[in-house]
Amino acid sequence: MVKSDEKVYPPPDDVVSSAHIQGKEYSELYRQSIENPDVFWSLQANKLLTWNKKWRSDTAICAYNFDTSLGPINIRWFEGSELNLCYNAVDRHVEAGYGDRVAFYWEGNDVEQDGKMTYQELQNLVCQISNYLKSVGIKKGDDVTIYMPMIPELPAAMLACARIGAVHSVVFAGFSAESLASRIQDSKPRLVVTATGSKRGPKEIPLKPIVDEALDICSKQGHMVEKCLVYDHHQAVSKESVNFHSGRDVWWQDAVLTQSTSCPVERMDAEAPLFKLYTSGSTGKPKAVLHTTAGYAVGAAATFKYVFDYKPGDIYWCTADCGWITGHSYVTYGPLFSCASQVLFEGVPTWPDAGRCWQIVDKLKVTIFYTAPTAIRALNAKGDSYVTKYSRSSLRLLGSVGEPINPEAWRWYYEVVGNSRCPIMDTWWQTETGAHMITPLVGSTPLKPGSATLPFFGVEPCICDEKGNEIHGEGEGLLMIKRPWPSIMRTVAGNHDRFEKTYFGMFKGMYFTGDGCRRDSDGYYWIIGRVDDVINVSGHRIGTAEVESALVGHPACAEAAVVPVEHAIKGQAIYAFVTLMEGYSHPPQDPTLKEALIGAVRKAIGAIATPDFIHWAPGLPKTRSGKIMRRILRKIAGKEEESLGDISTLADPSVVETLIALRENS
Ligand code: 6R9
Repeated sequence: MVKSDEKVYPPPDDVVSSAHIQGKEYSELYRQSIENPDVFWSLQANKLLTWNKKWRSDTAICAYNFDTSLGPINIRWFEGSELNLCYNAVDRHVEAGYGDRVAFYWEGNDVEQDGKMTYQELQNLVCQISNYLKSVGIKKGDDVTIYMPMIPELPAAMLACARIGAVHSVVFAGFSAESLASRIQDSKPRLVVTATGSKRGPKEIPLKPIVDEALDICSKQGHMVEKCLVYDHHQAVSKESVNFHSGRDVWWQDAVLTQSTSCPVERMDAEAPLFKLYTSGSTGKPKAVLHTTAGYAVGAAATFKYVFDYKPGDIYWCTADCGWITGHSYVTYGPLFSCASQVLFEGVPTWPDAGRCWQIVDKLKVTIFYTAPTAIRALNAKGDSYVTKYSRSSLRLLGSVGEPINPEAWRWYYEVVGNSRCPIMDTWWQTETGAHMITPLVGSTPLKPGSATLPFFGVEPCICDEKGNEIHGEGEGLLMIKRPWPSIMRTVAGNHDRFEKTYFGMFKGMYFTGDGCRRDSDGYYWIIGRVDDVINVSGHRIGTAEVESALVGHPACAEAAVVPVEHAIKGQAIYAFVTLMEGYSHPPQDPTLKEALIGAVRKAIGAIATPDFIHWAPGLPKTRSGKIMRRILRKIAGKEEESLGDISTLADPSVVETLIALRENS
């Protein structure tokens, strides 16, 4: 981590003069957003979106309670208003004469596969999907699960839900059948939308068989999904190669493309649920983060416009999948609210080689490029020639999200990818926050590599010590937020108690982010990483409890404890300590057991949760009350046993030496 007195990168003059927010404007607007949120957010909401009905002007723009001792946590923004997010993302642009503008430039996995969809075409498709959904009885408030590859039909399906008021729950198409099943089981949709499959790199990824398996699991557990709408994505996986369950399955091409291309929009209340997105926490099963309509829209629209400094003519590309929050706010909603033209990429950045992103940048003249540190490090490792082979002269702004970006990766991104011309917006935020929270603004924030810099409008961060005392000025501690911002999640669907405990149970009256953070003498924020039992693998959150429960699900595993270790490309990797059942030795005789345990995790969660290390552990370091001391396991995994600290509180301190000795055999 660099210190604050190291090199800073002020915004270039030409960038400042054309930016939406210039120089000192940021601090003035920020102050207004905190001191007078009603004025600030009314203006933004009026400017950024089209409303069927405006919010009440006789009450505060945000009504909330952040303090469990005063009653249930609740947050309401723009009360009394009505709007439809699909209308805002699509129809109003067509009405304004932009029907011919490209909404999506689709780039398939293989170089020769591509396509385009204009706003007019998107409107037609969204209406057809909406009409199909209505024809099978889906209505306002109903859940729809979407498990699809990165093709325009994925955001279109999300928008169709928003159009008719259905609540979408997109599950990343890399999750296993069991994970998908548990999400379906939790939200109980009557309909699931999927595709035959996808292709990523050299691999064909059949999706329909995974959905079949998930739906089987669900029906055994008592939830019958009535309809499964399947897009025949023949460029990746053919229709002929997948099973078809007549009565339940329906081909998209038959059922959707035959519908009428007009469909009225539902007027939605400000606080009507918009979507659920499952994310990992420190305990138990992934939780359904619930976002609602008006506040989320204002947050996504404002951050997209100001953080990326979007202007008509920009070609924007966010590499995130719609299965993650980044793909919700910065593929489906934010850019379309601005009538932007964007790239949707189904493949991987290293296929057919590590120059793919820059080939696409040159081909489509991409001006704004937003990706994750793990991708930057992976491409950096392949060498500069894959980048310098392409001109990249269209690029003007770069973005980073998902985990702290190490200054080395930042500099490579800045100097090599951006030719030292393009400022990097390092955006800190979360599934729960809905939109960017701590981020530079291109025309006003001097950059420091590795720092997400300063809070966005309306965001009031605070750093607390472990007792909940606020640290003013410079310091390090837990990152909390003191007041609601428009796009904050409203609840954990079906479990408000978990919402309150997880986010408001740490210190009274504040939202707990789960991250550790340092503030420097310039007031810049430096995110350190999760302080809870969440591992950030390639920018994706994996709960240690989920991996442990998958391991323990294997008959040979008696107990498991999972910790993060540093990884050069992924940021963090999963390191699992495994105690086998009675009768097994550590390490076990059976050489296939390690693979079998790893397989159990992939089956329960998906390939993204694959442990990189299995460490055989005849015993785990526990306190006398039986609590596993993960702090010690982290040190052993990271080969930092010289700084183990006090181990005298362990029930059996000798396990530490046994584990160190066994490390080499694992
Ligand atoms: C958007 C997203 C959230 C967690 C968050 C933090 C980490 C995200 C970051 C960052 C440092 C950044 N994180 N962006 N850490 N700098 N720019 O990633 O949402 O998947 O919910 O993850 O990711 O630890 O708490 P989500």
